[in-house]
Parts: sequence; C-alpha cells; structure tokens
Amino acid sequence: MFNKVILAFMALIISFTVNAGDVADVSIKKFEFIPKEITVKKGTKIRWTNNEKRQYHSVWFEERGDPEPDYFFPEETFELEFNEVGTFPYRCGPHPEMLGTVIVTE
Ligand SMILES: [Cu+2]
Repeated sequence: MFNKVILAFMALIISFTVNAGDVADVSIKKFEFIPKEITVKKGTKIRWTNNEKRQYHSVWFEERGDPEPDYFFPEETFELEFNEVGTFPYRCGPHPEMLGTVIVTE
C-alpha cells in the first residue's frame, strides 16, 4: 500500500519534469485546457488530448499568426513541437473563452 503511494507520487513528479525531445501532455475537459499553462524545454512536443464526451475543440496559436487548425474530437489528439523560446498564448477556435499558454525555455 505504502509502496503504491510512493510509486504514484514518483510518477506524478516524473510527469511534470519535461525535457527536450519529450512529449508533454495537456488534457482538454469541460472546456478547459489542463494545465492551463505549461512550461517545456525547447524541442518538446506537446500533445493535447480531447477528453470530452462529445465536444470537439481546436488548439489555435492565433496570436503568432498560425492558421486555424482542424477541430479534433473526443479521444483524438493534436500535436505541436516547440523549437523557439518564448511565451505562446493560444485559444480554442470555436470557443474563444478557452485559453491556454505554452512557455518554452532553453
Ligand atoms: Cu473548444
């Protein structure tokens, strides 16, 4: 029992340490990006997973001039690699109130 708790805790720590070449996960549920803000090292790929029951979403880096990507549906994912240092706000195309931020460090 105690070992299981420690293992779960270690898995949690590992999942929050994101290094270059890794994939970082963002969940989408109940019209929220979870976590809302994520910090990754340059070269990391972020994978957004739609965990809604029915609702589609998109991940749109509108401010940096990206074209609006396709919507993706429950159980589908959207991936993007970040090779530039900076702070990149994004939103969901069909739901402008859904906001998130990717922070990329060296
Ligand atoms: Cu949405």
